[in-house]
Amino acid sequence: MQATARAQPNIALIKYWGKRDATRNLPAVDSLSLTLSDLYTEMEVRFDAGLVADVLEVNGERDEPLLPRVVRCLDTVAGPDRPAALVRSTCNFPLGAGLASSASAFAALVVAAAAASKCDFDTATLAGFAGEASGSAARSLYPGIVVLRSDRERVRVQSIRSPAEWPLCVVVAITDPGRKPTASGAAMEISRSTSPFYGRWVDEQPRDLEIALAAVAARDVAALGAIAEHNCLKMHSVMWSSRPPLCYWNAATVRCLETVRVLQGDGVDVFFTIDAGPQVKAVCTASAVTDVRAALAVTDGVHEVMVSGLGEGARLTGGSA
Ligand code: 2P0
Repeated sequence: MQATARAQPNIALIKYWGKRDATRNLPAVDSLSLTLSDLYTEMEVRFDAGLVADVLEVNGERDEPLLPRVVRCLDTVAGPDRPAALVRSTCNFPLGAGLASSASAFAALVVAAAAASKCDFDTATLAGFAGEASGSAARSLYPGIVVLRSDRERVRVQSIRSPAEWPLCVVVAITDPGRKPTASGAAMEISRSTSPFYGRWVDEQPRDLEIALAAVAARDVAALGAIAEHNCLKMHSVMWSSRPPLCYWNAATVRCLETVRVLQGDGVDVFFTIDAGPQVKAVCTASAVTDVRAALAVTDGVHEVMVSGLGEGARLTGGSA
């Protein structure tokens, strides 16, 4: 009753920010994302009737704060009568820092938990389970460029381009590897209930998504970048206009945006996006990676630069009876 799965985080270009139904964790807006290849979470789930309670270890350390969400997710996948589980997660990038570590963690968790409990769910069902635990995690079940749509009942997720069909790259500039001050779920609720711009954000999302989908269909980096940057800055405007204000940026975040603008001025195919953290993700073509990485690495305040291509959805990497 043991299985291991691997999943990568995903980076949204059309963002999920706000919930339609907090109890079932259904997003208020549809989203578009890139599943990465080089950053990952590996998750081992071992059901063991000899254990008295579930145990969670993240990178070798007990993680009590995250345990209740993991327990709920295991109950959803394997049923509440399941044996207790030892869950061990390892991650090769900073946690809780706006790099979608919960997306890769819960995507890997549902795949490993289903295999360890011998439940044969399809990917759409597993994506639904992952999304209940973390809205963005549903997207990490799928490869390449991914669309998530939702209604009052469920999320529907699909991959619209494989990594091979449009091999974009993401250069991540880490400006602060520490944990974010406000978790995304709590912050979304603050925005929904206090930002004067929240309603407009939700209303404009279908149009932004349609423009992005047309840009993907045409493999048009400039058009995709224009709508992705606009959507990102709109989401951060909703955050900034919340009460209390939610500002995930630091001074180096802004300097990275200036670096991307200089690169664009030089004709480099690149655009930025920023999530609930101070890191800047520069999306570019494979031929632009060297220039983008070099420019961000020497930007004042950048601690580290990570580079990734696009990758597969969550998958099983090991298991035994
Ligand atoms: C996204 N983010 O689309 C957006 C952009 C952060 C900014 O999805 O409450 O951890 O667990 O459903 O998925 C991060 O939020 O939130 C997120 P919950 P999640 O990637």
